[in-house]
Amino acid sequence: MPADALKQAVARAAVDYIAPKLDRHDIVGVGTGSTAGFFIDYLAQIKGHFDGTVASSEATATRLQSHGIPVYDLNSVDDVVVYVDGADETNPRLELIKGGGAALTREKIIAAVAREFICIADAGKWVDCLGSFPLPVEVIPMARSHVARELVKLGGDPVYRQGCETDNGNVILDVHNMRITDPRALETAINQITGVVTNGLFAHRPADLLLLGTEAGVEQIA
Ligand code: ABF
Repeated sequence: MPADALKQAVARAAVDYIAPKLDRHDIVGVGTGSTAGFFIDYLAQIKGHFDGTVASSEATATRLQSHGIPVYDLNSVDDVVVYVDGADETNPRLELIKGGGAALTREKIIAAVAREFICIADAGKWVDCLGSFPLPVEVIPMARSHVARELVKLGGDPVYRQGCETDNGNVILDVHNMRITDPRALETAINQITGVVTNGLFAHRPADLLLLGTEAGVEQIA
């Protein structure tokens, strides 16, 4: 089954999963990427069932608004009942690598606020050990070289993502050749590097539920 079909299946499953739980005052957090894009399109079918959304990127905000779905500033809401977003990799503990879409900082903020974080992914994202996908790290531009040197000391090969400026005006280093056997420890170590804004390891705050699109259907993994 093509990846897009699997992405559509998990996006549909996420809407079916959250719909019965929502009331008209609720705020839904919405992620970034192609799988999240399918989720937005299906979410529009139930837009009367909740109040509105907070978006993890300008691109997501635009897509939500194109469906007439309200998008709020996170500072103006008291609670985010659920956050639905994709990932680049997930391990069996639902620890994730995210940030391929350069939205990792706002994604991590909403994931921290949300009561429940649901990851939607096709089976190609499932790995036993994180790190085959280069780990994105959002960096303050003036600190790029310093952070790169520190990432080398941690055993990685950082590559500057040419032509990429995040919604926050920062740059991205993609760290290759990491076999991440202790995601929580590495997330902490990278966060300690001065100049790092966010790294793409979602291990201290993993997903609560994974909806995994497989040839046999959508698996719920918690
Ligand atoms: C986003 O989903 C990013 O964190 C991640 O890179 C992306 C995955 O993109 P896709 O759904 O297009 O595979 O949340």
